[in-house]
Amino acid sequence: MTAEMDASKLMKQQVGKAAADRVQSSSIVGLGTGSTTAYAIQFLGDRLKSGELKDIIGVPTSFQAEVLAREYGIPLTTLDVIDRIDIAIDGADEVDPQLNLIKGGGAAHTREKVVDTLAAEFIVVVDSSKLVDKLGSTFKVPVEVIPMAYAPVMRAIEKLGGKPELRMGVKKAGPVVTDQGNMVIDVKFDSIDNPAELEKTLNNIPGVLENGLFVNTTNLVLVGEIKDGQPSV
Ligand code: ABF
Repeated sequence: MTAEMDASKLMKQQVGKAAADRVQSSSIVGLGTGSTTAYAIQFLGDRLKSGELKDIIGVPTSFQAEVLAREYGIPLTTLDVIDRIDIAIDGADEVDPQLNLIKGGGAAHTREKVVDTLAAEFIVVVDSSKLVDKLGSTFKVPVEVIPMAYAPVMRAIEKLGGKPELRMGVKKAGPVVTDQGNMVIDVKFDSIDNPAELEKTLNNIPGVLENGLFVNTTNLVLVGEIKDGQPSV
């Protein structure tokens, strides 16, 4: 493992732990997806095991989050059983100065947006590489689409000025399939001047289930960075 990879892992661990430490006993916790949130889930499990944290229940945002939560002994529930989420911890692919996000690199943004927006407090955990001046600078906007509609949706996105690309799986074996059995189109926009408007426009295209623009949803962003050679949050 290179020094750079080491630093990134340390940043993710630090910020994941910082988020997990904010969870109080008896909370209902939205459990996000991705490698940074995976550390938060691990540290929540550690706190439960030590007895420092009691009686939390998790709501996973993906099959990946569900498997991790079970591995670390976090009891789980579903949205039809509970009537609130106290805190959600999740990752992001981009964060702008207004704390708007692009999410969905893990193809989980549909369930993430449901859980994260229901939470009384939505905490985003990122390393400093995710911070951008403008959304779309480094990451394409993921759009979940029902398979029968992917072609007209791509054409509609082109008319909006986007450059759509169907997300293919490993070795291009075929399209990535989401937890809902849908496909993902990644869209490059030259400039996203109004994320709120674009989020609504994309979701109004017939056949689109959800896109990865999270606008005015975030309460707190915890950023892992390296200071004087040491990870800090
Ligand atoms: C998930 O975590 C996705 O929405 C987002 O794309 C991803 C970020 O993953 P990582 O923390 O591994 O960079 O929430």
